[in-house]
Amino acid sequence: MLRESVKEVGVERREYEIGVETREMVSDAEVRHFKENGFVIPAAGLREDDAREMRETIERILIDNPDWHGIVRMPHIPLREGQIEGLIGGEDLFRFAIHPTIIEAARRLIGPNLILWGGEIFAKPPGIGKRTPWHQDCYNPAVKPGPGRDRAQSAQVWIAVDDVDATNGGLRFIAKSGREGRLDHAKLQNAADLLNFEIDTSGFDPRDMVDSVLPSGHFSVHDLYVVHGANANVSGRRRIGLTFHYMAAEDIYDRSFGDSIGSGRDKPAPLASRPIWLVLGENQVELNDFITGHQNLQDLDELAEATRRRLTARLG
Ligand SMILES: O=C(O)CCC(=O)C(=O)O
Repeated sequence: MLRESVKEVGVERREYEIGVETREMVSDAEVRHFKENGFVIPAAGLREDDAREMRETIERILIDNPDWHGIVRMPHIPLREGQIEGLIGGEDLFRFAIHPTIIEAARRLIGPNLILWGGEIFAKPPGIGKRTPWHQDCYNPAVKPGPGRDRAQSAQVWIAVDDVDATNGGLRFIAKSGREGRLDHAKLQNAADLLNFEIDTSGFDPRDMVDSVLPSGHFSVHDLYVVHGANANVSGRRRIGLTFHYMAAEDIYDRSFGDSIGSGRDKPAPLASRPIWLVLGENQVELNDFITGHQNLQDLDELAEATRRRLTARLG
């Protein structure tokens, strides 16, 4: 739900009704589930009006950016001079990346100081949507544990744009599979797959594999370590997920790591030069750099900062 609209050049400076949007999104039992299993599918989702706005925004974006099949990286970044990733209209999705409902869910799971460090659209058109090989998100280790921490904390929020289930290639998790930390990923060279790396899952118990079933506007959240993947979409229904990644600001976004070592696209993901934003609380590690990659994004920076202040005052 949005308060009055102040249309400016760039991102729309509409402010969310923080009180309405920050209702408890994740129960204590769901927090425990996330910590034990590496993922959670909360019962609550976006309010219906927000879900509708998200769907309408995505439909506009798909029209304006025809190359959307597969992975679209950093969809919340507008394609502007100086930006090497992003989409026409990305500023409209940035609003969802700082949505109080989503931030509140991430806060419950990984704590009160949060950095928005990435995002994607995972789009699987009907009949031809590619398989997502089993993998862990720590395969690209740009997010590192901060001082005194043995694991980096990240909440990868995967929002269903379309209704999603096992038949149209919904995300699947292997419960507790991240307990041993980073696992070996073999290189893949199969054009029919969305990623070019994969974990051998033969050692896992198939009974631990959980399909996420999400109505549009609901979301799952997974950590950096849980093994997850998705079947090809051979159904007649489109399957699109919009994801945003939040890390604890006690951890490090490591730009010295450089570009990604694997991805589903020809070009490696330029992790080192991506813009990141503090979206809740305070940054705890000096190394986190909120300047690199922000060329021509001042309007987003101002909106993120205004929202951070209001949300931090409310949520603590
Ligand atoms: O949506 C998919 O198929 C893949 C999503 C994924 O790997 C992720 O969100 O980390």
